[in-house]
Amino acid sequence: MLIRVINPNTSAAMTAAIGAAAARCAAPGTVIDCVNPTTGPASIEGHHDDALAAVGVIEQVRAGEALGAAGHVIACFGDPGLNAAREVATAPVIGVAEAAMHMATFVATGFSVVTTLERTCIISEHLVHNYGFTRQCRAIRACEIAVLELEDPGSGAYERIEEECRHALREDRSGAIVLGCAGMADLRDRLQGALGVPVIEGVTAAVKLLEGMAALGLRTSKRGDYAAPLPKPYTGWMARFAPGAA
Ligand code: 2AL
Repeated sequence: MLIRVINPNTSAAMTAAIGAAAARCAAPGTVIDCVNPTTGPASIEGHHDDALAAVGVIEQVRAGEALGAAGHVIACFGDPGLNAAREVATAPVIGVAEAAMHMATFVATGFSVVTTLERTCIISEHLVHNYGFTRQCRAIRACEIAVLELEDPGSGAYERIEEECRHALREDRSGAIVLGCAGMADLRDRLQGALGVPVIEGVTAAVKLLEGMAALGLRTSKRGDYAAPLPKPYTGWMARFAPGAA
């Protein structure tokens, strides 16, 4: 089965790291195709980045559907464009934040999110509310690491993230850590080994969920609000996104 992992930012180095982490956890027979949009923000660290990145996500979900993908992962912790992506897809689409939060609740009654910059915390907080995890999410903590710093081996990112996770375990009464950025995908195994608690990272969680859903024959419902978007003209540079356009 083909799983398309979409990094919604345009950092090719991050796309490669996310793709490698996804491929390492994939079952034999799963092919990971990790891509990023052709245009958009280099990293997603606020509402503006998030809104514009959603357009690139739709572009890539459409391309993946044309390739016959069995599932799509939106590999940014803001889950940009998730509901819109489900309207244009028949294969399942999973956002990494929702995947990680759901999985965390299977192994702990409470989790802490450890993320990048403080200004992104409100995006995670909105998702926690939307997904119904207000009782399970005990804290959302920032490390003040910019997303692209995660790609720099000299940035000390790993050490800062591990330190913040230790603060979370001491202070939040959390039994598990959710990593709040897809760029942290390759840190999960090391952190889980160091911390001795479940560390859930959304890219790998979403890949394993999609494999399970494929085995169960679960696809995006086309009944109700996830039905294909209504055909209508879109004007200007968005014309090529018009539902029903060739
Ligand atoms: C992210 C992420 O996962 N990718 C990105 O560009 N920004 N999330 C975050 N909290 O900063």
